Amino acid sequence: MKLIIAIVNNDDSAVVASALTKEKFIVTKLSTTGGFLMVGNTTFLIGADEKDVSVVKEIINKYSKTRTHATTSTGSFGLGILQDQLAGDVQVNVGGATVFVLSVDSMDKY
Ligand code: 2BA
Repeated sequence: MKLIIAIVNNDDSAVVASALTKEKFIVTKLSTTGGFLMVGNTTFLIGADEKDVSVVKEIINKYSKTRTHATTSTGSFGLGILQDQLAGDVQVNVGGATVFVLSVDSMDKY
């Protein structure tokens, strides 16, 4: 068994969740915040058989779009941003999705 952790843009989260559940994957959706932009995103936890990991990744990849995020607001930045970037506009490419796959020792439901 594998645990897939997928961080996706909030704007893609509904379609990603619905595509995964339509294929009978069990999904937990967390509201999360990126540490760099300090903007909300969505993290999915998906427990799946090893043979299904590629299918899950394909679905996430299909429905997650890359976006350019531009902001002039200094107030919303995380502390990690460089001081010289605070002086002006910052543009970063976000996504499509960041996906981690972890091995699971066991999974129980009580
Ligand atoms: P954020 O941390 O808000 O990052 C948003 C975007 O800003 C990133 O897009 C990347 O293009 C840029 N970025 C992040 N940290 C940076 C830094 N230290 N210096 C310069 N640019 C930086 P993505 O890579 O597509 O990441 C989107 C979101 O996925 C991230 O939001 C974060 O919530 C998560 N994420 C990405 N990689 C991760 C990792 N290795 N570990 C944990 N979470 C990760």
